[in-house]
Amino acid sequence: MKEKDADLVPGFGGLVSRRDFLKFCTLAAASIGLPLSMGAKIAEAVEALKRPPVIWLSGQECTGCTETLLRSTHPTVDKLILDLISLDYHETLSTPSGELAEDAKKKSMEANRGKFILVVEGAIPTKDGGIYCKIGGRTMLEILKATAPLAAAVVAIGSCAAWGGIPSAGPNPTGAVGAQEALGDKFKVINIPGCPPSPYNFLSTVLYLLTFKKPPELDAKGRPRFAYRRLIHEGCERRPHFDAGRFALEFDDDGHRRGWCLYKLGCKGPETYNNCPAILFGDAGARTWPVGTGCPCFGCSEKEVAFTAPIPAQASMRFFTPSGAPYGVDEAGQPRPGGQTLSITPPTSYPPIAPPEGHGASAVTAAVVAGLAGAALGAAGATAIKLGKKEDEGAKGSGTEERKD
Ligand code: FSX
Ligand code: SF4
Ligand code: F3S
Repeated sequence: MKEKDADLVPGFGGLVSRRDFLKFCTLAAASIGLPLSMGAKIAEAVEALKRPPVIWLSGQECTGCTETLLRSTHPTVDKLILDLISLDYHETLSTPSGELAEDAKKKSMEANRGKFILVVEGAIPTKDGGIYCKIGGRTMLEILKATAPLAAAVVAIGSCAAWGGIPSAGPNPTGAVGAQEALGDKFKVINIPGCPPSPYNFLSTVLYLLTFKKPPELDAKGRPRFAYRRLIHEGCERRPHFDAGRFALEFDDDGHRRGWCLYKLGCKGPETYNNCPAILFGDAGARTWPVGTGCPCFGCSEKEVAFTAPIPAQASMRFFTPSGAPYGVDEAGQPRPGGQTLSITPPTSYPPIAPPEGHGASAVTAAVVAGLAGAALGAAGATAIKLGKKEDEGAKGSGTEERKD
């Protein structure tokens, strides 16, 4: 049914219905960890606002972070974000370019001193005075340091802006760092890592800032807890396979085709905090996230994992306390006094699970039966051994038997 004009949210360009807007705010409230009833409060606060200006700086990056926002479809997150805020400067999306764009940025910063949100996308090169990324004749480092003190809040979108990401991978020839490191401790940067990050994590953070006029609760790495408080491994739909010892050993092998756990293909879900399995990507339905499509998580939201650990390397497993902090390590990763960090890796072999039907006794069972039965039951033992042999042949490629690495 076509929405009546009266149902369209003023200030949203007539493009988003009130119902969709409220629905989105309710979902945002839930993802932030607030009661659903807070959705109405968020909607009210946001509607009452004059669209807050946003200055969006781009450093060393692939523009995937902007793309991820533009590729979200329900309920048109790109429209929500672009109509919710006044995007006064964005090198990819701004209509003006060159001096006109630079002038627009300067005017907006002067008129909105202390009120605009500064979004940083991409890493900041620091080597040789930062000459490896220049915009309008100034280095990204210089621009960032001049802009951040005038902003109400600084949000680093993507792993490049959060901690250096791909540009900072060894040997890091340009000395690329994230916004927090470039700015130092005087500023508290809100990090939304991911390569690219979830647009919902970014949008929910912006909604939170606009509604409560303060950042959401952050973890030790500056990430909003509502999005990064749980390991991928905790919410992964392949987790039952991990627990049962069913692993894909090669891409396109039998286990991979059956949707088994990708741990042995290098999945870093056990050491990566993010909400990908819960929130998914692109509103394209079930399983639309890396592991869901058969690709191991490479830990894109973790500085110590992505672009650092080899992609096929197996993730380390640690026990976690109910609060989410690993035993023996505090939230900054420092050892707790008297604490002990327990690292484990899954065993390389498991007992068989759900033996294929109709394949008779296993070889072990057959041997036991044969031994117990002795010579008097030799014929029965021979039959059991034969059945065992038959299972061995039949089990080849079934994947349910003990698997070799
Ligand atoms: Fe970095 Fe953004 Fe990775 Fe790309 O622009 S976080 S390279 S997907 O997208 O900065
Ligand atoms: Fe999922 Fe990866 Fe954990 Fe396996 S190791 S359960 S694929 S997150
Ligand atoms: Fe990144 Fe892993 Fe999610 S690679 S997108 S954190 S599944």
